[in-house]
Amino acid sequence: MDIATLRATHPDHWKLATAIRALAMDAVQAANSGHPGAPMGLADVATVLYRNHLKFDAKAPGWADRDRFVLSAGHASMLLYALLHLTGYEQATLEQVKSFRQWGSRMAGHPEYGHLEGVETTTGPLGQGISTAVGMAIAEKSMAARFGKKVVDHKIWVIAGDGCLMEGISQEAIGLAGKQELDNLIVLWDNNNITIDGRVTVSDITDQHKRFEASGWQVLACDGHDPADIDRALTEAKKAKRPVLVDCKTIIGFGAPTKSDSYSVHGSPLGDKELAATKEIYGWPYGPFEIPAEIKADWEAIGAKGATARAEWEERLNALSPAKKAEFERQMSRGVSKKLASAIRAFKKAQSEAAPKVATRKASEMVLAAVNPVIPETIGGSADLTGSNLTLTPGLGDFMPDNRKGRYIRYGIREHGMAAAMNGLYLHGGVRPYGGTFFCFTDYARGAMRLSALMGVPAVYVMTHDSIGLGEDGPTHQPVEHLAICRATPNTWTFRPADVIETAEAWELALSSEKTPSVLALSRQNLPTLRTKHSGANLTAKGAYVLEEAAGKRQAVIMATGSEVEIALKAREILQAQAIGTRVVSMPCMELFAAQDEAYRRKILPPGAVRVAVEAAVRQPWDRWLLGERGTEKKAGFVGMEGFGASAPADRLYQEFGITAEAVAEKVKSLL
Ligand SMILES: Cc1ncc(C[n+]2csc(CCOP(=O)(O)OP(=O)(O)O)c2C)c(N)n1
Repeated sequence: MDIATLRATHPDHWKLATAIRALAMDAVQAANSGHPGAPMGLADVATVLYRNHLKFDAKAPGWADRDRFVLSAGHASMLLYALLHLTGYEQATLEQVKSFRQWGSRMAGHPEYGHLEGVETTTGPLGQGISTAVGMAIAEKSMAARFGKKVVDHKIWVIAGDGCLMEGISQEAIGLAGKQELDNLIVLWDNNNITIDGRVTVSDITDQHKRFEASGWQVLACDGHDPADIDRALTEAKKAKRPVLVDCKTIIGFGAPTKSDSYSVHGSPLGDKELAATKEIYGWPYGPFEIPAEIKADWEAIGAKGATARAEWEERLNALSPAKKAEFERQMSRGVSKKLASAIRAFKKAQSEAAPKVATRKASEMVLAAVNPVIPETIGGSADLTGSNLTLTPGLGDFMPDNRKGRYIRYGIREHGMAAAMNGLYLHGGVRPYGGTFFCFTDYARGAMRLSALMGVPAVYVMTHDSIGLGEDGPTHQPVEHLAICRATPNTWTFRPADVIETAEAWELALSSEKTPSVLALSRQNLPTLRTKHSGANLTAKGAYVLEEAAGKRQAVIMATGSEVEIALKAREILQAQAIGTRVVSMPCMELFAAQDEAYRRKILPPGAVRVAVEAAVRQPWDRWLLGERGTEKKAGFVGMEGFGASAPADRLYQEFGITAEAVAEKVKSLL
């Protein structure tokens, strides 16, 4: 539909949509940076969505039963910011719009979760939004099964562009959503045939309809500039029995006289001349950021229309039994159940007595078997490595179209999609997600793991097969740089527990975390229980602690994590036999150790002694503890990996790569 027809046939709609377009153009112009084209192209779709379909109340951004709206095309951030401002979200003031993309503004370059109410997830890295939305849709189904449709019954709406659909992660998400028949998920595709390099067809000729249909989706289409046609498609989408793709044919930069339908309007300001000419075409005689009061009032009425539905929902919530209502509210507000600490304490007590020799992946399974029955909001899963990651515990049941109460997700071989879905599960509320794969394939999941950290989503990544200790699968599967990568990521706890007790402590921290994701790097090979004397205190919470004190004068400190703590203890025996007093420090989480006060760090790593770290991985993250914090180069050494591993049984690899108690003892002696 062209502008003249649209204005003539839908004048009310036209004014509403033009307000979005004008704000987007003005804000990008003022910031001298941003993406006006997509908001201009999407304004009609978004107006129909917010006006006629989206269940929301601008005055209650956290309403548990609201529809979720995910702008997967995060570069179109001004579309979302304009909608939030116009509909009356308190934080989305006009001042914020005017300071779009500037220091301190809630309206960041790309929408950021936690900066501005109404932003459901951080988007910008293309493909993440649509994939996160799949997790939200799963969470909705799970919550509805547990608490009933009377209190949980909403949709997840996504706007995704060509870029989102081209990213590989989107196929993982689409495949998962199709298999799971997520009929609460509706993706509106901004089909404008433009990306940054030009037409989509310069790089892609995929038939998206066939692609989505092949993955089990229903596909609808509409003219993305015809409000009646958009409304028809969205109405139909809500009735679907499967996830829905609505192909919205749009024109990027709709109405811009020389720039519409071209890449030139994708990611730069229109410029004063083009902007004025566009407003002329729109019949919008208002100055920058000027929205006529009656148009703002119409938008605010749209923002308020969900209030009745919300009040009715509150009545239904209050009709639940007090215990059920309290549990619903605890889970939605992500409160940590008191049962977690007591379950972990009992587990630690029993295991320190039993002292099993088990791989930490097995220890993790044992912890989960104790925790999952008492923490009903955990939802586990694995990227097709259940038998290796040991993430499934009895009684969870598979989450499936015919079993929405199942708490175990078969993610398939989709590490990135799994990580993004975990973000969505948590962001939706009511769910604490954990998911497993091989530690080496952190790389495949990393885009979404980084967003967990950036958003403050405490997802738990169960990453097993954490070193050359996995053995015969060889260097393709043996992580060496991954601990460094995880430790380099801000706001991420990288745990590498040494035994069953540290594994339980790491799980306790991970499941109590409010804003930090955890990576549990777990061994394939069996490890002895090192902490056989029960202590109620969570020593892993300190990040590092003295596991074995030096006998006699302390001359050396050996630091180690995970499977190498056993090696460190053996090295200590060798050294003590030669009257070299040696302390062993277990350091299951560097980030938590770094967060302790100076006095504690100094107590654990006092200056003066020789320091040797041993870890079957690259040295990089250790230098702070070896050379810094009062260590010195002359008295510091590292025993670990310098390159990739190899295929062989684990014991042979440890010998060949020189990660042995003898080598550690020799290293210490060479530095004395
Ligand atoms: C993972 C990722 N890769 C690259 C980019 C940079 N980028 C931002 S928008 C864009 C093109 C997206 O095209 P489309 O989705 O069609 O958006 P439109 O041009 O319609 O606004 C690219 C490559 C990004 N944001 N994320």
